[in-house]
Amino acid sequence: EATLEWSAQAPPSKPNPFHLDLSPKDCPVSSYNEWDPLKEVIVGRVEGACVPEFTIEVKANSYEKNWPFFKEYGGKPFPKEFMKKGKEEIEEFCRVLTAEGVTVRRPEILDFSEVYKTPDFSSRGLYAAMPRDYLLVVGNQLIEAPMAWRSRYMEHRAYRPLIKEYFLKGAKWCAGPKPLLSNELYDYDYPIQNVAQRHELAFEGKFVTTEFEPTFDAADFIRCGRDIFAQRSQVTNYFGIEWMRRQLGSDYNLHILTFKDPNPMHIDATFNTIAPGIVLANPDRPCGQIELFKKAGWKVVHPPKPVISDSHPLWLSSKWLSMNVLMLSPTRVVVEKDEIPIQKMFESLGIECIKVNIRHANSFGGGFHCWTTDVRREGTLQSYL
Ligand code: ABU
Repeated sequence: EATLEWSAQAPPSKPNPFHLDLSPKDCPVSSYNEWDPLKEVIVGRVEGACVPEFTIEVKANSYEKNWPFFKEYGGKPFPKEFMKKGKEEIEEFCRVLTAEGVTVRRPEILDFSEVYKTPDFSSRGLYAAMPRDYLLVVGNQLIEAPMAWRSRYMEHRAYRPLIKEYFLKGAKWCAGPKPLLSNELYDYDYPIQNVAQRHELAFEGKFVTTEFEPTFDAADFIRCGRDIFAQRSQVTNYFGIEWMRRQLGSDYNLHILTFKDPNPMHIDATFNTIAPGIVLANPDRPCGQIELFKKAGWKVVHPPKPVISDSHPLWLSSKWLSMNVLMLSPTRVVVEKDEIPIQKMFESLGIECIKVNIRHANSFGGGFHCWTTDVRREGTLQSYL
């Protein structure tokens, strides 16, 4: 009774200023796959980048020859030459995208070398260079990743202004459960002395992260309309993949793929669906479920070996960034200027190459796919398999 009385006297409610009646087709965030014509993209930043401290999760995800680098530079900016040239390369990449008619958005500039502390750990940051790791767009929904590296715990701060803007214009917004990243998440006995040993461990399904709480990097997911592919990696655990499956709901089929990969972290230099019916599959990392694609009549294309020289530092990745490409449409791709063999492969598939040089930016750990997150592509939700 009391409630009724109160509501009778309550003033007429003000409209919620955040309420927006918008049809999903007018939403500024809309992307269902890796290849529909690209309209808007977030491109990462070199500015403020800091080499991660040499923690167990960094050790497990990097190659032995780079360990002295992390020991020397951990917690400090990346070497000056790479900061300067990497920034110039990414700015040129942005200009090329703009000239292609793509709207380019950038994260905030932050100083990632600042220390932060939670009840469970303290760390310095990494960067906002790889939006693909942090943000997954599925349809009209922006999903922030609960990343497993302590150095990435505060990365959301660089993206929040953009995310809020997209939300205010009608996007759906959610974030994976904020992880604790306490010691229970990491296997401190993870026996990595060398890469050969890590190969065996990955083959046995043993990773540096446990199943203590859900974690994932968005770059461990590849979108192919109603089918989304994920891998259990050093940063994405089964708990995280299951969170994603439930979050996406019954409109999507989430498949877990397995690869023979000594260093699984981010699926997009291993496996990428680049057009309806074409999958790029890394020949050094065979996929255990490739029959699924063959049976569906897909062309499985094995890209040629990368040509980048052994002396060029790749502190946080393999050389296979050559296949970490950004599709502007099913017939246009942004590809590294020096990687002639893969350019020829694309051309033989009827795909035109837009050649851009980001070799110094590669050293931060990513190719064109990693350095971007597509916010809007033309097209609708479809089944391709
Ligand atoms: N961040 C993408 C690196 C993946 C790879 O090296 O295979």
